[in-house]
This record gives sequence, structure tokens and C-alpha cells, in this order.
Amino acid sequence: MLLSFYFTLFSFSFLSLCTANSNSSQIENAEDLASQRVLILQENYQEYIKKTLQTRQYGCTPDNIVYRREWGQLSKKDRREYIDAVYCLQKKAPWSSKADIPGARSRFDDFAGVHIQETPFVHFSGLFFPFHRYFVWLYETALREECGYSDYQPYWDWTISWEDPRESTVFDGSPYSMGSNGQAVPHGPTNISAFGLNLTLAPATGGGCVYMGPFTPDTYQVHLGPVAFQPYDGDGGLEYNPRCLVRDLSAVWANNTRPTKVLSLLEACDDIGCFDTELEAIDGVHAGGHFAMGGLGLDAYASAGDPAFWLHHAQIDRVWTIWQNQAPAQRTWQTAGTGTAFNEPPSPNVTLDTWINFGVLAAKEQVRKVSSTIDGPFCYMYL
Ligand SMILES: *[C@@H]1O[C@H](CO)[C@@H](O)[C@H](O)[C@H]1NC(C)=O
Ligand SMILES: *[C@@H]1O[C@H](CO)[C@@H](O)[C@H](O)[C@H]1NC(C)=O
Ligand SMILES: *[C@@H]1O[C@H](CO)[C@@H](O)[C@H](O)[C@H]1NC(C)=O
Ligand SMILES: *[C@@H]1O[C@H](CO)[C@@H](O)[C@H](O)[C@H]1NC(C)=O
Ligand SMILES: *[C@@H]1O[C@H](CO)[C@@H](O)[C@H](O)[C@H]1NC(C)=O
Ligand SMILES: [Cu+2]
Repeated sequence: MLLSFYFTLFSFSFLSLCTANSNSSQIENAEDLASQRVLILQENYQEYIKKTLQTRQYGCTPDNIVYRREWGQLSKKDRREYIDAVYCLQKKAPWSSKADIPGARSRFDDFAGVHIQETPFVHFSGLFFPFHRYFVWLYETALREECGYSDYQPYWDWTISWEDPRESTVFDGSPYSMGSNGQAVPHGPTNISAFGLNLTLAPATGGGCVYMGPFTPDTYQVHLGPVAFQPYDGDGGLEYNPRCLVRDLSAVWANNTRPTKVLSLLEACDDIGCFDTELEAIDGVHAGGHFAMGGLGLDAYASAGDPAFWLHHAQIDRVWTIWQNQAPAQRTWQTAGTGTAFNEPPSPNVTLDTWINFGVLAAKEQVRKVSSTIDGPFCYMYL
């Protein structure tokens, strides 16, 4: 499936290169070549996992490993099943207490609230990858065990829609998407402040409420946050603040998720500290995906209130996984950094023994336990 997709992409742009000798087709061609190269790295990763599971003894075997797929590769029926499971989580009573996350009204809000609580520890820190890997896995598990979802967490491969996220199957506004862009409303820049970083983000193509497909105001309300937007409202983001889901899809930011960007990220670093710094950089793919969504996605704390957050972070986990498995013996068990954003306030170095906090969602886990997707509690692979 994927192979033929990329082959089509490649032959199409090969044709366009022959008919138009413009710079834009040269850029397209570079992107297509990078897509192919990323695909090869992914195939290496898949081969490694298959081989390892055949030759080593884990609880994870070739028979019970599960597969996470790209949103656009899911059938319409499968996409609906996922969307309905998310709606279900948004209707289930929260586990968190009024003292813990006062504004939580659902299990979905438990996840959004824990993200707000943990944000200062799990971004620009040695906990970024391990926290978000387990966080996505807990969400996937809640969808399956509490809402009867039968498949696995899909991801949004931004390199497919880097030229215009509005055309992505994730955001095209069809009943099989994660909802549309926000309504186009004239607005100024958005100022955000988090981890001592202050940014002014230009308005993009939306700015209002999601208006088509799932998660429009009649089917979904955001309850928590904002936290990062300036001027600051001062309540910490955990109070009940019902409002519509805002998006502001941006091709300018999506440009930072283009295939050449992902390829150079995958090839740039041999150590996790370097890889994390590149991936979390303001001009990197993590911010690229969040800022391409815009609206709530700009809020480093409250962004998990957008149901598309989970597809974006599955893709982040996929990219980490592909990177890890290019040199698994060296890269799977590496740690770097500390347990606070930019080490502010200073905290001990993260090691494999460091405990990660998941608030009301689950017991603490050690970094070691979540370092591998096949050796530990996990048994999954990306297609
Ligand atoms: C391509 O880019 C180069 C420099 O980047 C420029 O000199 C040239 O005119 C461009 N060609 C076209 C067809 O746009
Ligand atoms: C946003 O930041 C810009 C530049 O730093 C500043 O000029 C502007 O007043 C800020 N806007 C708000 C609403 O705080
Ligand atoms: C960033 O914004 C915060 C909150 O408005 C403010 O307290 C801080 O002084 C700003 N920092 C810089 C470097 O401008
Ligand atoms: C995307 O980023 C590249 C590299 O920074 C730049 O050359 C290019 O002009 C950008 N494209 C768009 C459409 O912004
Ligand atoms: C923490 O990590 C830094 C950077 O790798 C290193 O220089 C430092 O010695 C480490 N500190 C401790 C207490 O291990
Ligand atoms: Cu996060």
C-alpha cells in the first residue's frame, strides 16, 4: 500500500520534472527523493523488529505484535471507529478528583489535564520521548479497553500534507477526518509563553471554531486551558472553561515537517540529546506539527485537548522509533538531559531509573520500561 503510494508520487513528479524545468519542480523532486529515503529507513526498522522478534525471547512475538497505521491508510469505516471511540472517551466520567483537575468532565479531559500538569517536566527535557510514548500508549489503551476500540493508535504523517495541511485526510473536514480547519476569522498574531520562551505567531488560514466534520462545537467542547496564551488568564488551566475547538491550519509551519526535514533529522544525530534538540527545536518537526494545527495546538500545555494531538504525537513516536532502530543496540537505551524544561529549575539528569509521573492516568513508570516498543510493556510497530 505505502510502497505503491510513494511510487505513484515519485513517477508523477518525475513526469512533471520533464515537462517543467522550474525551481519548484526541483524542490518537489528533492522532497520525493527524501520521502523515498525515509521509507527505506522505515523498512530497515520493520525488518529489524521482525528479525529480532524471531530470534529473541520477549513477551512480544511476531504473533502478538500490533501495528499503528497512517490515518489515510485506514478505511473510512476504521476512521469512524476511531472517531467514535474518541467521542466515547469524551463522555466517560473522569477518574481525576475535583481537587486534582477541577475542570475535567471526562476521561478525555483526564489526559488533557495530566498533560497540563506534566508539561514543565516533559518538554525540552530528557523525559520528552519516554513520557509521550507512554502517554500515547495509555490513550490508545483507554480507547480500546474503556471504549471498545478494536484497532490501534493511528498517526498523522505530516510529510504527506506538508504543502497544505488543509488537504490532509486528517484535517479535510470530511466525516472521516479529525475535523476541519477553524472557521476563517480575521485575527492578529497569537503570543505564547512557555518554558521561558516567548513567541509571536502570525495568523494563518483559520482562527475560529472547527466547522466541518467531527469535533465541531455541537459534538465537542474543550474544557481545560488555555495556559500558554498571552495575556495570561491566570488560573493554571485546570479550571472548567468550556469553549469550541479552535484551529488555524498553517502551511508556513507545516513546511517544517516536509520530507527533507524529517530525513535530515533522522540522519543528523547519533545521540538522543542531539536528536531531541533537533526534533523539539522551534523550526523542527514537533513544533512544526503543533503550529501547523494552530489554535489550541499552539498551547504547549493544553494542546492535548485537540483530538488530533494524539495523531501528531504518534507520528513523533514513530520518527523516534525509526531513529532508534537504525542502530538499536546504541540508541534504544540512551538518555540525556534532566527532568525539567531547559533544566529550569535545575533537576537531576534523567537515567533509565528515573521515574516518570502520569498523574491520575497510571502509576509512575521508569524510563527503562518505555525505552523500547518491543522489550517492555509495549509490543507495537509502525507501518
Ligand atoms: C531558480 O533559482 C535560481 C537561484 O535560486 C534562480 O537564479 C533562477 O532564476 C530560478 N529559476 C527559475 C526558473 O525560477
Ligand atoms: C504580542 O507580542 C508583540 C511583540 O512581542 C507585542 O507587540 C504585542 O503587544 C503582544 N500582544 C499582546 C496581545 O500581548
Ligand atoms: C515572556 O513572557 C512572560 C509572560 O508574559 C514574561 O513574564 C517574561 O518576562 C517574558 N520574557 C521575555 C524574555 O520577554
Ligand atoms: C520551506 O522552507 C525552506 C527551507 O527553509 C525554504 O527554502 C522554502 O522557501 C520554504 N517554503 C515555503 C513554501 O515556505
Ligand atoms: C549530567 O549530565 C551532564 C551532561 O551529560 C554531565 O556533564 C554531568 O556530569 C551529569 N551529572 C551527573 C551528576 O551525573
Ligand atoms: Cu506534550
